[in-house]
Amino acid sequence: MSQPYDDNNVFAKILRGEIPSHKLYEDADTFAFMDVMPQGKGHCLAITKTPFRNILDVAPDSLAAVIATTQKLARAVKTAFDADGVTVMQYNEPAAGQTVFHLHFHIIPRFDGVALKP
Ligand code: DGP
Repeated sequence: MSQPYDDNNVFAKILRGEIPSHKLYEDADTFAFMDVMPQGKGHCLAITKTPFRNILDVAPDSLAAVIATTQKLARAVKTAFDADGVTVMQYNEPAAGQTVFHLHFHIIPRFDGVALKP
């Protein structure tokens, strides 16, 4: 199972309005904003409003909501950036590369022949 949720993470602070973000989309269950350390042009993030650490503890209805928002963002950034494709990524626990412990999906427009920044 996942570790307990700790609300002292940056995405919880963004949801509480304690730190700024470039908001792209919001509904009753989810929030989406630009990533401050983009791996490519248009890199953005979709998160649940309900606090979950990652995919290991998220409730199915919240997962469905954030996936639906991820799809909206994927379609929007593909159009906005005239991208050739879109990468969706999601990490769980430090061993897998997770650094912010509030469930999130990365959405990154992709261009033929252009690699992501590490
Ligand atoms: P992950 O490795 O999946 O936990 O990625 C966390 C992402 O969050 C990473 O791409 C950088 C981004 N990030 C970290 N701190 C902030 C912040 O304060 N604001 C925003 N918008 N993004 C952040």
